[in-house]
Amino acid sequence: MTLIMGVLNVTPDSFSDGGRWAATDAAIEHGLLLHAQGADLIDVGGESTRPGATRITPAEEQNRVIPVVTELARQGLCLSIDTLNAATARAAAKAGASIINDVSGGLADPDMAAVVDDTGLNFVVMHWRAHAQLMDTVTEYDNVVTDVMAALSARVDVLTAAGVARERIVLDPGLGFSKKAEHNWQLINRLDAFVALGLPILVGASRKRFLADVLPVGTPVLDRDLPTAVVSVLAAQAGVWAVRVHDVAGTRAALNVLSCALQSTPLAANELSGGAPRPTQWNHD
Ligand code: PMM
Repeated sequence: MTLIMGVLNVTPDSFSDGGRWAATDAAIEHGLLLHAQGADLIDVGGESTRPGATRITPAEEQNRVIPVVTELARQGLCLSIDTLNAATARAAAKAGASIINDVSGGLADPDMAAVVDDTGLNFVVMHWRAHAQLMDTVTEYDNVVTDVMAALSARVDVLTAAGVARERIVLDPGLGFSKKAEHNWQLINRLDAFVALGLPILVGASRKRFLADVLPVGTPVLDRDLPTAVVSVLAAQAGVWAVRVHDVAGTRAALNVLSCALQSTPLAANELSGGAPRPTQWNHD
């Protein structure tokens, strides 16, 4: 069954929830709530990666996230650290995180592969082309599905050559990162091809801009949770390992629908035959 990674942004400026959990106590409380709502993992991030966001120092990032990771780990939660910085990944590993979620897949910080290797943590390698200030300037693809798969496979080759164990790598197509809306939909349509690469796949669609395509103009960002949950069901049907979402309760309900439907007893084949119209009989021409 697909796991749920709950988003815990300890940032003043993330695009959908910036500022809401910026204080340590509020962040810890929200992490516990996400866990109670059914999150299997909590992804703690201290630096916004939204398009146009400005970077902060690793020291500032660690001030935000390490107390939160420490306390949630003490309470037994399974945590990932969402960071581009090797130093923050190392500090979070020491504080009890089990997964390093690097949206650059190790490209932003040359020390990241060594930290993954040293700590023995699992490593999420997301498809990434540029930092937040520039990501929307590099959105050209010949074929977004095969281009992203090739880029991720190349990262796996580089990382394994640098000593990272292949079994520790999770791949993520990076929805919304250097992607136009249609690219995100094309990737969602072919998540099965990513699953076929043979490594666990993580998908992060939650509340992203492209979801505005399916909603009336001017719909608030928080109202993107319903289309997010539908994408999570599609991703689960394609066999992904985990979905990264803000709305854990809604996602849990949506994935429960899928597991109930999959567990229900199918009709026997002979119950479907005999007298049922063939599809061609429904044509009127
Ligand atoms: N998206 C965001 C941040 N971190 N990590 C992974 N692995 N995949 C994603 O799609 C991803 C991520 C941006 O979303 P946020 O600002 O709401 O956290």
